[in-house]
Parts: sequence; C-alpha cells; structure tokens
Amino acid sequence: MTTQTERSLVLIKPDGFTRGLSGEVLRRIEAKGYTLVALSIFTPDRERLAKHYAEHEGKPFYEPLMELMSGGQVTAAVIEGQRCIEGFRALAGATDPTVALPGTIRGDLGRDWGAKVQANIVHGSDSPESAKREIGIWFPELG
Ligand code: IDP
Ligand code: MG
Repeated sequence: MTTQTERSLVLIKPDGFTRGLSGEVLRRIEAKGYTLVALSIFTPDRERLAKHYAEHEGKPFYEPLMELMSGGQVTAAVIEGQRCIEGFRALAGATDPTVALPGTIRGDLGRDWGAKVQANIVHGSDSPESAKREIGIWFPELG
C-alpha cells in the first residue's frame, strides 16, 4: 500500500516565537523527516486570522485567541510528507498544554499561563481540507 505525499500548514504562534522556539519546532519537524516547503515570519493581521479561525468565531476564547495571534510575530511554514497532517498533530500534542503528553511540542514546551486562551506554541492543520484552505490563506502563492 502506498500513501500520497501531502502538505500541512504549521504556525509557530506569537507565544512560541517570543520564547525563541521556532528553531526547536522546525528541528522536530525536520528530525521527523518532513520537508520544509515554505517559511515566512510576520505579524498577521486580523483579516487573515479571521479567515484562519472562522470555525471558532463566537466561542469564548475567540477574542483572546485573535489578540494573542495578532499580538506578535509568527513563523508560518508549509511542510510536506506522507501523512504529515496527522503526523504533525501527533508531534504537537493535545490542545491543552497542561495535559499534552511529554514528548510532544506542547507537552514538553508549553504550560498554562493563566490566560483566557491556551498559549500552546503551535498550530497544525487538522485535515486535508483544512490544510488546503489554510495554505491558501497563509501562502496564496502556493495555491
Ligand atoms: P488546535 O490548535 O489543537 O487544533 P482548536 O480547537 O482548533 O485547537 O483551537 C484553536 C486554538 O484556540 C487552540 O490551539 C488554543 O490556542 C485555543 N483554544 C482552543 N480551545 C480552547 C479552550 O477551551 N480554552 C482556551 N483556549 C482554547
Ligand atoms: Mg485547530
């Protein structure tokens, strides 16, 4: 059986960027065997973030999430490899960094800081459909 190569959108969020963890996250991605296809560092505006997080609009953590994400620089990356969408989610660990397993990015490097939104260092696309949509938002040139 063979699996097709696929791409995923990874973000090192402002909390991770500020703590100097972009290199550590990218190191883990490359050590796992995935390829970096595109990389960019910038502070995202609310328009881009509203598209990216449309599914969460109206939730109690939506505004704090928008503030966290627009409050500093992110490292945005497109990664590639067979099953890298699922594979990066496994590397990232559970959404809540307190219970994310040791060995994962969020489990090893994240914690609860008492904020209204979980500062959990990374974002990773959760399905092929999300990956396609999100890569279009962050790297339209790869369309
Ligand atoms: P994911 O990043 O693991 O895919 P999502 O459910 O897509 O998690 O949520 C997007 C982001 O919103 C999370 O990474 C986290 O920063 C924040 N978030 C999600 N659920 C909660 C919550 O219940 N409380 C606070 N922040 C949350
Ligand atoms: Mg998500």
